[in-house]
Order: sequence, then structure tokens, then C-alpha cells
Amino acid sequence: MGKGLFITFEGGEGAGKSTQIRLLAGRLRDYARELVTTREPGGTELAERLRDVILSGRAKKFGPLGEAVLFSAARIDHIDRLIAPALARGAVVLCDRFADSTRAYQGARGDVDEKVMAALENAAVANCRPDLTFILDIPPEIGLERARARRGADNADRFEGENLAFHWLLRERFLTIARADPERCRVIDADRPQDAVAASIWEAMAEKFRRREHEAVEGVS
Ligand code: T5A
Repeated sequence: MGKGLFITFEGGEGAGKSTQIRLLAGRLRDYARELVTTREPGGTELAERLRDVILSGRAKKFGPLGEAVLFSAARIDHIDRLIAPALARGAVVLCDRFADSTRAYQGARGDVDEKVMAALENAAVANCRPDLTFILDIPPEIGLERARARRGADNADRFEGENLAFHWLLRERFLTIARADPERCRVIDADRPQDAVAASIWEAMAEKFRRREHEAVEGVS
């Protein structure tokens, strides 16, 4: 998929993904030919409209498979119109959530057949896979409290409003995803000050750039 670099940020609620994307983007501006920051669900006009429907809870009655289909539809538009063209231009794309979120959130309770989830992911994502994924790991109580403090008096969104047991399942799902794909995934302890989290992310980025350079020199595709 192009010659750019596709980096995704994953994790539970309030883990600090948006904060870390902002910090990393600030640092990458000196290095990247072009930098694109985006989010899921969203990133395009159509996907943002689907975001409103899903996060308002209006699609909850479809159940996890129905919601997974909606997230995937938003993802197809996001890839086609924004991510794939940016990568083809050589951009570094930082994306707040991607397909691992569907695996974790819609798969958390195990009531959707794994094979169906995998087929849906393959159909939506095709060959647009992240080069590197940061999984920001934090005890859900702490992440939810951060999200609550930031939101203030507004209502919790569709998934923030799930019970604590769900959020613990989510955390396990993300760690399982990371264990299954250690080449791509880096688990980052997010229960630390922002600068410490950012330093771990920067270290992994530097390693990725070094590897890319080495592969270019060796002619590895
Ligand atoms: N979803 C999404 C699915 O179910 N399936 C899918 O396929 C996809 C793509 C998206 C929702 O959709 C679900 C998952 C989500 O529930 P969203 O509004 O985009 O909803 O919410 P989140 O992605 O969960 O993002 P949040 O905004 O809740 O959390 P972030 O981005 O992880 O955290 P951030 O950076 O906004 O930080 C939260 C607060 O904590 C502070 C920040 O200043 C902020 O106030 N903070 C820290 N405080 C202390 N120490 C640190 N290290 C801190 N880092 C940040």
C-alpha cells in the first residue's frame, strides 16, 4: 500500500490516544514529507455521519455484528478517500483507532463468530494494513475517569456507557491482539505522565524509521 507510513493508535476509553497523536504529530513535522492525522469512526464526510449515528447509540439495536458492519462501511470510505491516497503520496498517516477497535469492541463479548469478523475486516481493509500500531494500555477505571473528567456533565457515549466488566474484556482483547502480532503492535503503558508515554512512542517510531532505512538499503520491499 503506497510508500507512506500508516500508524494507528488503539486502546480503551481515555487512554490518551488523541493526546499522543497530537504530541507525535508535533514532533514528526520535521521528518515527514506530509503528515495526515485522522480518526475512526470518521475522517471523511460520510464516515463522520456514520460516527454520529453509531456513537449516539441509535445503531445499538443492530447488535455487535450490525455495528461492526457500520464501522466497516465507514472504514471503507475512510480508506478509499483519505488513507490510501495519502499513503500513495508518501504521507505519514496517524489514525486514532482502526480495525483493531472493531475486533476489540465488537468482538469483546465473543457473540460474533470470529470467522465472520475476520472476513468483514479483510473485506473492508483489503491490503491497507497499519505498519505500526500503538496499543495504549491503561486500567479501565483510570481511562474512564479521564474520559469522564474531560467530558464534564455531558452524557457518556455509546461505548463509554458500557459496564466496567466490558471495559476489562476490551483491555484483554487489545493485549491479545498485540500478542498475536508483535511485529506490528507495541503495547505502551499509558498510566504514566504524558511525556513518559510520548517518549516510549518516539523510541518505537525511531526504531521503525531505522528499520525502514535498512530495508530500503537492502532492497527489501
Ligand atoms: N469504536 C471505534 C468501536 O466500538 N469500534 C470501532 O471499530 C471503532 C473505530 C469512538 C468510540 O467508538 C468505539 C470506541 C470508542 O468508544 P471517541 O470519541 O473517538 O469514540 O473516543 P475514544 O477513541 O475512546 O477517545 P477518547 O477521547 O475517549 O480517549 P483518548 O483519545 O484515548 O484520550 P485523550 O487523549 O482524549 O485523553 C483523555 C483525557 O485524559 C487526559 C487528556 O488531557 C484528556 O483530558 N490525558 C491524561 N491525563 C493524565 N495522564 C496522561 N498520560 C494523559 N493523557 C491524556
